[in-house]
Amino acid sequence: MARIDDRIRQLARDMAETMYEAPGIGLAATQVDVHLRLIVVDASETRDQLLVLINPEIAAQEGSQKCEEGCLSVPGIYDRVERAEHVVVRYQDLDGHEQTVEASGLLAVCLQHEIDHLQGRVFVEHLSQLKQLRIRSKLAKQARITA
Ligand code: K2U
Ligand code: ZN
Repeated sequence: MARIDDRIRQLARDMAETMYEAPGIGLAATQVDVHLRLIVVDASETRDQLLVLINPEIAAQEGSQKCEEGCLSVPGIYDRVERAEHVVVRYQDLDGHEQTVEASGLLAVCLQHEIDHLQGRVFVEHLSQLKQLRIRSKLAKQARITA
């Protein structure tokens, strides 16, 4: 059971604000250099269904779908990634209660993308070696120009 204090609540608020401003549909604490198992997600059209997930774990997954993904941590890189179509995620909410969320489609993609971040993985690792090589050289080139 995570000890959820005001610091965690404030972090969740800040991350949600960052996510909405990006704009994005998800954000993991690791992306803001806070190494806690905390993600915020809102894949709703109306942008008013925020989910804060503490210690999220994928309890079940089914099917597969390919979705074009980008990532705030690797700007300018987009590619199609294959992920489960449907996931069941268990987590603790900000009140420390165990919750379960079932998701399909974009929300399922987003949850998998954010939970990957907590394990220090970014979506490019799901791509082929050749694509990863091209991405590394593209990022190196970008770095050279800005340096
Ligand atoms: O974790 C992040 O980098 C935030 C991503 C999460 C994400 C990427 C691809 C697919 C689903 C979630 C940002 O939200 S990328 C911006 C975005 C906006 C709308 C739809 C998909 C991605
Ligand atoms: Zn990302």
